[in-house]
Amino acid sequence: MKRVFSGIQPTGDQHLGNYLGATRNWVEMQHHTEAVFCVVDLHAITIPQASGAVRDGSLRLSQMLMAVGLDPEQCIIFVQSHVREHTECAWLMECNVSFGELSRMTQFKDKSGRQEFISSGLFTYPALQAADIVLYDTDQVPVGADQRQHIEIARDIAERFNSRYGPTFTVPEAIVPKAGARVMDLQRPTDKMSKSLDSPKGTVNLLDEPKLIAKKIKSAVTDNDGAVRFDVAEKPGVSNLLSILGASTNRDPAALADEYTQYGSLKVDTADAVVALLEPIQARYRELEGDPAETARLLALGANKARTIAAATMDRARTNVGLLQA
Ligand code: ATP
Ligand code: LTN
Repeated sequence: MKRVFSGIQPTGDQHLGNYLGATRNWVEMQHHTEAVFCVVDLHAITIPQASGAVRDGSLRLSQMLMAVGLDPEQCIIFVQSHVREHTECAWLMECNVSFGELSRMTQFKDKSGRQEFISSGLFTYPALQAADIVLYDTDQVPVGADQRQHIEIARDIAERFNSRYGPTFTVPEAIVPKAGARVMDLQRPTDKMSKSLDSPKGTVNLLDEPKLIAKKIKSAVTDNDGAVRFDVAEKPGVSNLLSILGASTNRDPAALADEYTQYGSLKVDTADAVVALLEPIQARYRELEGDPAETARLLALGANKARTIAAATMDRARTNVGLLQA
């Protein structure tokens, strides 16, 4: 079975784009792969965070991952800082990637432009991400298109390490969902729905009340042409509604377009479908939220399983680098 690894940062609340574009696929993958999912709290602190935000965010995100259907019996779910091997392996990665390579990362250029204090952790972020991946002998990394460059550099580091020190790490490949798996902002349908867009009316959070979800979808920006057609370039707003309805009901958005003559009924059905999709997730989240001790137990279990794999990889890596055994 293929080993799959992905990570997600505990910053901000999860929205419909995160679910339809990423975590829903993870839920599917856990059944036919050896899947490992990590709440990457150490990546979150590459940018200054408010006091307590990372702790709360890690707990909430872990509960949300379980609420959407990741099952600690079917996959490994854990928090990055609970497995010390991540930071240790990151050092080995840092020593096998150049300053020049890290300087070319577009995410660093974007994010550092928005910061007053640019931490060196923000610069070496891709080395920690490479460590996350190689520690688990990962074959496949499901990520959004924005992460392609980070998986590419992880491959380069793993290959360089293997050629310097002998076969040590599996070289991973990125699995990027097709276009169309991109949910757009309801108010600005040419931008992707994103927590950093700061568009509360355009973003459906997974924990929004049904009434609020309906309100946001019913006030989605469309166009004046009046025809229901799936045409992302010419009709981004309508196409986004069709994509969301399609993704929520497992139907093809272009085929759905033929069933509608009015934006109003398309919006009503889309709102109903999203509410129905999120209802069971919200109910499970409420249960988990009420029992943080149970979440902590499940995360400890996940960390133990992760540590077993990561420790074996680190033993191999230390030996191959030629460090004196402790
Ligand atoms: P940021 O605004 O900080 O980039 P985000 O809300 O875009 O955050 P991330 O935390 O970067 O989300 O992404 C988590 C996962 O969700 C990634 O795999 C990413 O590709 C996916 N994702 C994020 N936004 C969307 C979207 N609008 N449509 C589909 N997938 C998305
Ligand atoms: N950088 C990623 C999160 C992330 C990740 C990983 C994804 C950290 N480590 C390892 C895949 C594999 C992001 O910002 N979405």
